[in-house]
Amino acid sequence: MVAQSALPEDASGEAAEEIVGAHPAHDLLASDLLEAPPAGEEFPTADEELVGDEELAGDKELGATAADELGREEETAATDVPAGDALSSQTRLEAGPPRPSPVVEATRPASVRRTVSAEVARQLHRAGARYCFTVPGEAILPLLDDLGALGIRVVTARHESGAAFMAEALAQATGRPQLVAVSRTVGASNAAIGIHTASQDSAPLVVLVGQVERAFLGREAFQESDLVKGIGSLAAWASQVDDPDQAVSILASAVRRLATGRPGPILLSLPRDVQEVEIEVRDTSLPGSPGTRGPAADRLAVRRVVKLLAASERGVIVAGGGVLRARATKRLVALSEALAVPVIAAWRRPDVFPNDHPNYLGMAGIWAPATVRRRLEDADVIAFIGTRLSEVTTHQYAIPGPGTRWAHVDIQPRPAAAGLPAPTISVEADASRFLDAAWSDLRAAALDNEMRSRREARTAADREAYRAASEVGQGTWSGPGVHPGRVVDTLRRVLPDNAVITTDAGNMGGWVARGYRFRRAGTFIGPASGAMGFGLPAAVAASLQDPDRIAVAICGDGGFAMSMMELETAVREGAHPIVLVFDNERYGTIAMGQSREGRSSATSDLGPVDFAAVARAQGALGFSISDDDAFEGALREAIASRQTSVIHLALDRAWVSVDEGPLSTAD
Ligand SMILES: Cc1ncc(C[n+]2csc(CCOP(=O)(O)OP(=O)(O)O)c2C)c(N)n1
Ligand SMILES: [Mg+2]
Repeated sequence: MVAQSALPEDASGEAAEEIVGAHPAHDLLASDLLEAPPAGEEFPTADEELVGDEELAGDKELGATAADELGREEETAATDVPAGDALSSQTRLEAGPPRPSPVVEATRPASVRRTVSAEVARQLHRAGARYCFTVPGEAILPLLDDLGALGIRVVTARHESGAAFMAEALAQATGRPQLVAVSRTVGASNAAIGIHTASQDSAPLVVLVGQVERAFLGREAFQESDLVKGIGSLAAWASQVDDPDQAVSILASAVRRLATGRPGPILLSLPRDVQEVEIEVRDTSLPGSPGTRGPAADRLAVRRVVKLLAASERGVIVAGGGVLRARATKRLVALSEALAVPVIAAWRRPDVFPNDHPNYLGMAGIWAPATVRRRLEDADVIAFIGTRLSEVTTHQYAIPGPGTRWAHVDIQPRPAAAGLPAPTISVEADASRFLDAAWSDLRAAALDNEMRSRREARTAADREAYRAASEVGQGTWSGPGVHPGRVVDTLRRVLPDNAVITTDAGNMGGWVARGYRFRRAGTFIGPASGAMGFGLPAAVAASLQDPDRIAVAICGDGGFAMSMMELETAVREGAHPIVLVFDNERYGTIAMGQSREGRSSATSDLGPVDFAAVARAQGALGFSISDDDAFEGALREAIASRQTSVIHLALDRAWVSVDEGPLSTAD
């Protein structure tokens, strides 16, 4: 593996610096990118670069770009500084300051007249948007036409929350801006849950709201509210185009926000009459369109992180959505293997690392087996890569513990805030660029073989403990209803590695979170906001994006009923998600909390619904399953049908959670 010799006895990162960091930073920068890897040691190629403007502007088959991305890591060379860039900057230096030239003048894009809504559509298309989900309203009609005219697929949903969740799921999965278009305050209010979810998921959701016409603004007009100060405050950026002449500069700042910093939702409010005003625009894309990787990592800081991990006894990497977004899973695997440091996934990002890899120790947060939290608490060093250290991932901010030295590698590393400490080392970087730089450092590094093998032995024991604690299908159960763990075991056995799982909120997700094995990046879509109603719309979106992949939504009866009318959307649009509804006729998670606090759980009770009939009423297939043996047949039939399907699973209330059920003590 990696270069071998002794690291210092002292396990502290600072002491290690002298030996590991023997090369000055500029040596590494200059030489490592050009050198071949050491014999037998290949850096994983990979990790698709984001598609640039030119490709996006082309007349691509709808959805093809996005479909290529979800879960696919293509074999492309990875370099920090593209040769072309280096050359052009050099050329600029030699040529002196830029001078106006006739050639430049001749190729300068001509200015054209275009309506505001046409320009909004064009710039968002250039920024990568390929889908717009909507519930149409009179205030957004011009924009809907212009989006459709550009080839953006406009999908009409049954409710704005479903529309927003569909767009959010695709934005999360592709890393590209995806759109939801709604009308006035009523539409924006219904979409608000998607804005909040996109914020917690760091997803580039674009919310386009048709606002009342300018002349009526401020008069408490029909369905009017201050969309920027109100619902827009949930977004990372919000603006309203009050003056058509400002449209281009507002759009430029919107596109810049989408392309830089921590991704998040933006809201653009467009008064109805402004959409139709013609303005003069240059026929070009706005600066800052997505298409490049995020910020490069500071090489010295990277080296310090590598050293910290290399010198650790019980180091661990916690990896999150930033790694998925950067398509950097293969690089993370390589780093983890080279350093012999195991990986724990951030909450709701279980597909960030192959779950069957010997270095994978589970997902943090709600439903994590006890082994995960213990391992995080025991860590002397944690490197958080591409994750925002959410309340859930950090087990209510208990991780990292006071005795843990930790690094935060993220596009927006955590400062000391709200009583929380700042990291020992902070690296503001795109995850893939950090991993590239870390790999370069590793090749020059000297690793202590003894420490490495101690880490390997510990990881093997930790992996075994995690594996044992994360099996969910044990025990015999003859009903009533299904054994939820066995349902998950069946999914594990039947679904191909590239199947996409989406999840709703609720305890039924616990069996999947603990027991399913994600083997490929891009195979899970879940809301870090814990929003109910997400599962089905997300699976509709995943199936629309790539109809050849199986998309399975994991829902409870409560969460599914919040968006079950989107089954009709799926049927109409030719998507074919499979929805598993675990029906315990209650808001089970809340009932559990109420019982634990000694309260009555009556307010969490729900009545029976025939969800299979609900499916059939909307043109989908419906299966009613009340025992374990029937599930696999229904699943296989649903897969083979390529139709939208609901598998309604009766679940006895004795199955309280993945930690508390009728067999908990027997097992
Ligand atoms: C939109 C929304 N409202 C309320 C909640 C609070 N909440 C979390 S889980 C849950 C119950 C979910 O019930 P169900 O979908 O049937 O799943 P179960 O817990 O029964 O498995 C509720 C109400 C939430 N997370 N999201
Ligand atoms: Mg329920």
